[in-house]
Amino acid sequence: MVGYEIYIRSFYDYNNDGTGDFKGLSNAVSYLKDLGVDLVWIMPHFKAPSYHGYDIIDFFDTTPSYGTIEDFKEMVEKLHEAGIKIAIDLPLNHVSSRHPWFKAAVSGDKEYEDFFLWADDGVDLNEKRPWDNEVIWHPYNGRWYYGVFGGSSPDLNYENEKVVEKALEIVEFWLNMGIDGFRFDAAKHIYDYDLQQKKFNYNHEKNIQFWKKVMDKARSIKSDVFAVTEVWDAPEIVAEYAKTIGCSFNFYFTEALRESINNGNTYKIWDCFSRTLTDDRGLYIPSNFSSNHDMTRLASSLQSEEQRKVFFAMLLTTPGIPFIFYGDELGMKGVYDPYFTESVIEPFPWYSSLSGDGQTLWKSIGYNHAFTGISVEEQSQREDSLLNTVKRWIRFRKENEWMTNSWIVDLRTSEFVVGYTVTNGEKSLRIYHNISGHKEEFEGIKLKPFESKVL
Ligand code: ACG
Repeated sequence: MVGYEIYIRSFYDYNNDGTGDFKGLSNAVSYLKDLGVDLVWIMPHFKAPSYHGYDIIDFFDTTPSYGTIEDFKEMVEKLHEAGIKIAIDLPLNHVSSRHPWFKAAVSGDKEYEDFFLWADDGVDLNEKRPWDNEVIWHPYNGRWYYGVFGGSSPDLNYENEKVVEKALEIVEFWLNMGIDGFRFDAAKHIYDYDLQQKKFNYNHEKNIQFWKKVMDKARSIKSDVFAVTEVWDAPEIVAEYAKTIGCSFNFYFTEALRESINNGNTYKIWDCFSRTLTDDRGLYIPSNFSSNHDMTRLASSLQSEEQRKVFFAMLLTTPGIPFIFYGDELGMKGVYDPYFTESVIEPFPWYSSLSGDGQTLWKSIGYNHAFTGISVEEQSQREDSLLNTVKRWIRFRKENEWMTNSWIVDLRTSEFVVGYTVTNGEKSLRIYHNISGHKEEFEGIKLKPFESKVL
């Protein structure tokens, strides 16, 4: 299985308002099929005030510019007809400060007050979240509420069983709509504030129990439901979530490959593969990925097309379910800015001129300008383009579907070459990648610059 992350607003515009929509995605299924992906993860599609959609106002409705629930269902059908599964992004940790639950809470409704977390005596109102020093407590009419992702998205209080019940209802609602699974947003944040110690602290054990409950519910509705969690943390922590939920994004893979390829030294790759792809032999499915909407795009991190090609070769010859962030297969660029995350979710460039049916235009273009070679039109025409190379590797992957449930043995590296065997206990392949711009020979195998070989 090969996954593909899509930001609907930027993908394909059906009704000519410049904004991507469900009907647009339905219309673009042939591109996905041709590319070879068979699972899409769509970023949040619920009613939400922001462009990114992670601050939800109504979990049971769609954002109007994307289309109606009927359009959503039709999109699911179109994807299914093409043999493509769909996972929705589910941010259960928080809601929008404009969600009716929060509005009821601040207007004094006791039942809804308990849906959120309020500061009492002893709470440090200046406490910052650990990774970037942003505040976590926010004032409202003389009281302070907890919101780890900012004031516009108050955290839900999962100590309250009624909130847990709501989460399960949401899961049930969307599975009944025909979807195949979920990407669980911010999975380590459900319980991330210690109410006794009154300080920020991840309770991984409690989080995992919560997700187990969610998975039990999901599996009772759809026994083969797909789920991948977003836990951006050290690999050993990620693995704990993955073992329970089945699959988790392997952030270290993205980071390690970029660093190694840029530095021209395989050490990080060796460390990453040893820690994330060999240890847990089949206990869970890792999801390695090209990049996502929270980080600098692959093409802005690896400057040459050759480097990107070797990255994709590794992505598609390692265990698990590889995910491609829309446009990475074309070399789309974008440098992440936490205050302007739009820079990495630009319109998907269908045409070299950036004009034509389906082209989204909802924002000004900062990185992926017309006639720069970054478009489906231009990339399709060149036999050795990144797009065509990615397609070839996806084809290889689909001929070796067993690699979804596999692991790595006999990992050996030189300064510039990574060699490993992917196996599922029955089948196996020996694979080599040269991450340097010069010829290399390793274990008797001759490799051209940036060449990958499967034996
Ligand atoms: C998800 C979504 C994101 C979304 C939200 C909120 C969550 O993908 O688009 O924001 O719904 C943290 C969270 C993640 C979160 C990202 C953006 N992503 O944990 O759930 O922030 C460290 C921390 C991580 C942190 C990361 C951010 O540990 O927790 O992610 O930094 O850079 C090694 C270390 C690892 C370390 C990294 C990076 O890998 O092992 O620990 O991660 O290096 O240093 C959206 C919007 C926001 C809005 C919100 C409501 O984008 O603007 O506020 O919605």
